[in-house]
Amino acid sequence: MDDSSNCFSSCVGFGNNYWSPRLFFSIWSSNDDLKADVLLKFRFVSRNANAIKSQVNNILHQNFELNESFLKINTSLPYLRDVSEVQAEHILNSGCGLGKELPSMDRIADGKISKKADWPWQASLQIDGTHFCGASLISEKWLLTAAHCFDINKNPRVWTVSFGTTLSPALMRREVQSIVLHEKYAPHKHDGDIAVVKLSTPVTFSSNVHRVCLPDTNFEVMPENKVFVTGWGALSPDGFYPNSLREVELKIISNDKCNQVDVYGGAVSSGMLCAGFLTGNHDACEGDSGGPLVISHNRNIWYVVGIVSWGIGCAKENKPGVYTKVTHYRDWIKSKTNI
Ligand code: 4AZ
Repeated sequence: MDDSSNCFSSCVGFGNNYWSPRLFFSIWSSNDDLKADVLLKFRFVSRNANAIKSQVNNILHQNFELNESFLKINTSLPYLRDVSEVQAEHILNSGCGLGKELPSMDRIADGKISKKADWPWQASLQIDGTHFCGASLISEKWLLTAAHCFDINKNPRVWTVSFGTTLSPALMRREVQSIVLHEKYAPHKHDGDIAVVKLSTPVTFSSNVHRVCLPDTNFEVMPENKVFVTGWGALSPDGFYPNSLREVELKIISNDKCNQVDVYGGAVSSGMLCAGFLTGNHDACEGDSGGPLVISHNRNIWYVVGIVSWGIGCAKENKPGVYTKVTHYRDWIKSKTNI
């Protein structure tokens, strides 16, 4: 949400038959104040608008008053307005990180097929309609991916992007206007393996195509945190690329562990992070490169914390996947995209 929207707003959607609040929170600072944009989505059993409004009002005021010791909130500010299902969906789809609802679960070597709207930021980078790399949608016009995806060709005109869970048919296609590689990246090396790609025309956000959240520089990812990697990469080294997007659940491995002599012996730098299992079996593989490693934060809002970068083989013991650490390059992303 941008700074021109109300500092505090809420939204009620009608017509569904169960109760499931979702909270969207973004905080920004203006002058000396820290302000929060909050969007709440409720679903109710009742269709009586007045009963719903009074119930929501009660919940909002009770919860915010309870929390006042932590955040000083002016409880007169939340207001309710009726919006159509279409308007509500539009508001929700413009937010970031709304994807798979946990809990539920599985190398993309040994993963499982993803459901339609679970990973709506996932994109496929293609040359002549052939999938080469994954990428993540971070705004209507920008994708985040790995720099090494362009070792083969850096000319934006040869690349196209597809969205949707199947490569064929694609849900949406776009051409590429420009490709910006990290200045530190050198082909066939692993440092600075990050790039941003600008689309020629913006995507139209929908429940199946929208952006992932970018973590702040200080967003902490801890060893053992549960993360997901998604992509159309091979199910085994030199294997074929599946047509349907796949996902696999992994765990973050500390850089210390990942740099042990029997693992990567010091090759994992502070701009990288490892995810997977030292026992093998679950991993990203060829063709997943550039794709997102995401973590669910604050009630199923997904943040892209890694970019599939490198590894020795796929799903091998003591050789987990290595990812570009997004927080390390957060300022670089901002400097190139203003996001
Ligand atoms: C690749 O060649 C590749 N197992 C991607 C990820 C991994 C290995 C290779 C991690 O694109």
